[in-house]
Amino acid sequence: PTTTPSQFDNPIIKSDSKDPTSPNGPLIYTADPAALVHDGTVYLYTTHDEQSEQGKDYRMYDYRLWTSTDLSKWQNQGAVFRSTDFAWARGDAKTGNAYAHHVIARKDASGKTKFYFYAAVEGGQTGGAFGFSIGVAVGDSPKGPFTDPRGMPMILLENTAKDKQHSWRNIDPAVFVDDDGHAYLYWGNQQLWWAELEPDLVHLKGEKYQLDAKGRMQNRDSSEVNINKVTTLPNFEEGPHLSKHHGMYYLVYAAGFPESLAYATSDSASGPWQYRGVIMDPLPGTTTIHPALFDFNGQTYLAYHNADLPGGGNYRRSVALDQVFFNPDGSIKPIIRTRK
Ligand code: FUB
Repeated sequence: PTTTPSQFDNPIIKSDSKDPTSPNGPLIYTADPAALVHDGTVYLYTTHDEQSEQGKDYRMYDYRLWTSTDLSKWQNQGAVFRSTDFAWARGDAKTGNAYAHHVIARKDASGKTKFYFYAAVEGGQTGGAFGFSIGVAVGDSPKGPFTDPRGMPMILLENTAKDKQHSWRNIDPAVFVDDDGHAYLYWGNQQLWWAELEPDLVHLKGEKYQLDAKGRMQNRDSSEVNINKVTTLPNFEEGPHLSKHHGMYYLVYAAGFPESLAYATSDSASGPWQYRGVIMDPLPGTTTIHPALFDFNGQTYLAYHNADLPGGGNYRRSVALDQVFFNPDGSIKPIIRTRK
């Protein structure tokens, strides 16, 4: 028997109060959920939308943490990381571009569990390039503090002519550690990038690979490789998330714009990927969706964001949860959005 709900009072995070599920506290808008299950607790890290109701772009400064042991009651753990915690964040990032992030736990060589906070913020580039870079910060607790061991981004824009325009290429990091200990970083906007990580989880190992919306895989100097080995990731937009369920690798991602939620499966973290379809249509009031799948108490859940709080919209989003159900062939049933 499950001890966790199949139906949720979405959006689950409503107020910046001691009880964040209460609609009576000061409303808080959250987005881009990343769930870490550690020692029986779900650590739900979100971005934080601070835009006014009339605002026309994101205003995001800090990353919030919400914890639960039953997915019903949640504790507000406050802000655990800020874009300004990266010393290399650009001046204007300090006024609000703390984009999506991902957090994982792993034991280091001495057997101590460390927590790795990957996030995209503006800054860190060399030459004339500008836009987002991906950094990592490490902590001894899932509640932080997290500090940047490198003092520079892991993924920064290269100084190519193309990158002399503002670029969103390096956003939406997602890390997956496989059963054999190999770790991979996925990221991107309109093109999915991925690379293996060194065992320290803060440096790339070898080549970066790219899979564009038509599913072509390229190496970094843009010559196509392995074209016959990959299937397409139709309409890949952003928000890749990799997880493993019942022995199968799942890559869920935001597809098209406004975004729906699509996914592909593979028998390896490095692909090739088989496209399996759309499991959630675009949502009212928000063009983005940002998925994360996670297992808890023997069930699989989808975290994503909608715009369902009063005053909600593209830049004032809200994190929601729903249960994921699989067919015997591993395909995911269309997600039924719930609200009690
Ligand atoms: O929250 C800012 C950006 O919007 C994220 O990085 C994307 O995934 C989209 O949700």
